[in-house]
Amino acid sequence: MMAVRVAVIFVLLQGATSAIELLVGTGDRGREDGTSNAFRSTEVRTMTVEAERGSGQGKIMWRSKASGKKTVLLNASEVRTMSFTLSSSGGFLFSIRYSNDNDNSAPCETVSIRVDGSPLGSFVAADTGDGGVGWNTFRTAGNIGSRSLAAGKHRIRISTSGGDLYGIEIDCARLKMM
Ligand SMILES: [Ca+2]
Ligand SMILES: [Ca+2]
Ligand SMILES: [Ca+2]
Repeated sequence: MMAVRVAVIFVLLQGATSAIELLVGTGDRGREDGTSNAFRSTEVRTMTVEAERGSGQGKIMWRSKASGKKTVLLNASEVRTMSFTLSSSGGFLFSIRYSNDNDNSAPCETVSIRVDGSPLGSFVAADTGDGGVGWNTFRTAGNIGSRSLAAGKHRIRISTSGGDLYGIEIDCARLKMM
C-alpha cells in the first residue's frame, strides 16, 4: 500500500514538473515572437508594427530577410492600414522598412504615412536592387516624423504613388520612444 502511494506521489510530482516546463516554454516562445503589434512592457523602447498584420490593399509576400518573414506589396495608389496599441502615452519617432526592386529606368515610389488620420510625413523610396534580389534587400526610411500619442489603439496608414509598374514592398513600421 505504501509503495503504491509513493508511486502516485512520484507521478504527481512528475506531472507538476512537466506543467512548469510547459509554462516556461510558452513564455519563451512568446518573447521570441517580436511580431506582435503591441509593446510587451514599458521597458521596451521600440515597437515593430508588421505590414502583413494590417488590413486593406496589397499582396502578402514571403521574404526571408523581412521582419516576420513577410512583406506587403503595394502598387501605386494602394493603401495599407496597421493598428497598434500603446500601454502608456509618449512621443514616438516613426520609420518604415521596405524593399524596392525598382526598374532602373523608372522613378521610385513616393510613400506617404498618416497616423490616426493626419499626415505624418513621406519619403521617396530607394531602389534596393535588380533581378528579383532587390525584393529581399531591405532599407529603412528613418525618422519620417514624430508624434505624441496617448495610451490606447492607433492607426498607421501607408499609401504609395508614382514609381515603376511593380510597386514597393512594405515590411514594417517601427516606433521609437523618444
Ligand atoms: Ca518600384
Ligand atoms: Ca533596380
Ligand atoms: Ca514584415
